[in-house]
Amino acid sequence: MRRGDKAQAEVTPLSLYLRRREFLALGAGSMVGARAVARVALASETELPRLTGVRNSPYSTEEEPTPYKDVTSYNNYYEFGTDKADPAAHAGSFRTRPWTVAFEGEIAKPQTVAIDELLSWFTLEERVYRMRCVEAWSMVIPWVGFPLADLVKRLAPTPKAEYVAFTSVFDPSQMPGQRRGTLNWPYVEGLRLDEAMHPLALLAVGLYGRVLPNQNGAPLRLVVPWKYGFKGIKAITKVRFVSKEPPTTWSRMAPSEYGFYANVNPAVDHPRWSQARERRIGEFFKRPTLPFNGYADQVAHLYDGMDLRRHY
Ligand SMILES: Nc1nc2c(c(=O)[nH]1)N[C@H]1C(S)=C(S)[C@@H](COP(=O)(O)O)O[C@H]1N2
Ligand SMILES: [Mo]
Repeated sequence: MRRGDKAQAEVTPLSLYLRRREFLALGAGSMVGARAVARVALASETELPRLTGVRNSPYSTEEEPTPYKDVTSYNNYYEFGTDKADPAAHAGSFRTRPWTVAFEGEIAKPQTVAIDELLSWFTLEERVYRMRCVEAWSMVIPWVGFPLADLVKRLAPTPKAEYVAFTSVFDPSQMPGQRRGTLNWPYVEGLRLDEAMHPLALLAVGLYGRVLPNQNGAPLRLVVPWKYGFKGIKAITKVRFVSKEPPTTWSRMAPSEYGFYANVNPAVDHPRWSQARERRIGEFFKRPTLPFNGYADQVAHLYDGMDLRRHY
């Protein structure tokens, strides 16, 4: 990210968000303070509705979140183009209602559920997670969502279920990238069932306390903070429980470059670049990348006995 952005970041909704939280925590504060906050809020409030009933999660990092502006304007979402500015530029009018999610395969009761009904099943949490893209940049994002494990438990997998396969929406009329053969459409991803059951795996419906912007994967996307960003499949319409490792878009595209696991691993380079360090968006100097993106204490046990150079 450009160095000069730091000063600008000070006036983005990030600082606003944190200040407002501080303000609420302090009680009312002085009237002068209240009026100042309200004025800034009017100047830079986004249009997206605020999510209510969101509880805080003990899984959040204390690191400073990346400014809202960066989180929502620097994305990979090839359905809207391959440039990182494309999703914010072209996803604005994408329709996220009506929307259904189909739950299929090895579960007690396969069913198709409207997104708002699905949301009524869970209490939303805010989870501030470090996110690491395979392209060696990273962000800290205050997601709002519910644990994937809660959904899996509710769907009651059969003993044959060993993997969970996710599918993004296929709608070339709304997604210009799908009219080109950039990737094999629709985008697909997968997790092993025990990965999907891990408490850090999240299904996100919002960020920064608001409804998820389209470019970030509205209305429903996966967040797996110990894996590279491409595992975080957006605009999910299908979740299928299967007995065999499902295909994933990037490993199908370039099997020598992208594996099924995609765990963040500074010791295993991408064939074309190093994974040892990363640029946190908004910072100038690179920082070292941590095994499992810093979540090793929580997740490393999932891979005991596996050769992580082979299973990248
Ligand atoms: N459907 C879909 N999901 C996707 C992608 C995509 O092209 N299509 N790109 C992935 C990649 S490579 C990254 S880094 C993240 C980036 O979005 P985020 O900043 O909102 O997490 O989305 C992931 N999910
Ligand atoms: Mo990525």
